[in-house]
Amino acid sequence: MIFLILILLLAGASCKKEERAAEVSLQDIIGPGAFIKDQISLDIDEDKDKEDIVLYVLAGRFYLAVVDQIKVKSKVELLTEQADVILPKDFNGDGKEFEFAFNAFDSGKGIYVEIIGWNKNTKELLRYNFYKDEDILEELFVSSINDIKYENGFLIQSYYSDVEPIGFFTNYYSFSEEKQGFEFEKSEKTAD
Ligand SMILES: [Ca+2]
Ligand SMILES: [Ca+2]
Repeated sequence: MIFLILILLLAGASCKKEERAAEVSLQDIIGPGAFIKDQISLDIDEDKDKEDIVLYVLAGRFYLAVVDQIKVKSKVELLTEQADVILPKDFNGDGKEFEFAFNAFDSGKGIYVEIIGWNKNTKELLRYNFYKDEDILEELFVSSINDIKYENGFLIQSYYSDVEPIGFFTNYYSFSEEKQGFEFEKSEKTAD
């Protein structure tokens, strides 16, 4: 009898969830006029229920949002003007693929890449800053989106600079939980 009640309860709970999902679409939640470019399912707040991670354009601006069953839980306006896909990666070395990189814009030295992460304390998306000493680096993070990886405790970024100093460089950053960003560690010239 208890089993039967449990089964009925479980069936009821899953029906309710499907109903809610069917009557409120992602488009309804994001809002009219938004053009959804990509979406993935990910349990980003680690409560055993998956959220929708949504990349969308509204009035010419790009956004990345975390959406649960009924509402936008967090969103961040992106710098990018050309993103098409969401590719979750582990860029901070915690073993969880909860970071998202986008080509932001062309700079004089290459492509500026932004990394959006998830702050598990505030439960919000944020754009990670890059720090050198206490200053926020604006120029150094220049790379192709494919030339960023996390390895051996560092976020490693390779790029070619055609302005002085000219050559191929590799930069190393460590993730700071406290700053919720990356701290510059060192730069190595790998080729002329
Ligand atoms: Ca969740
Ligand atoms: Ca991670």
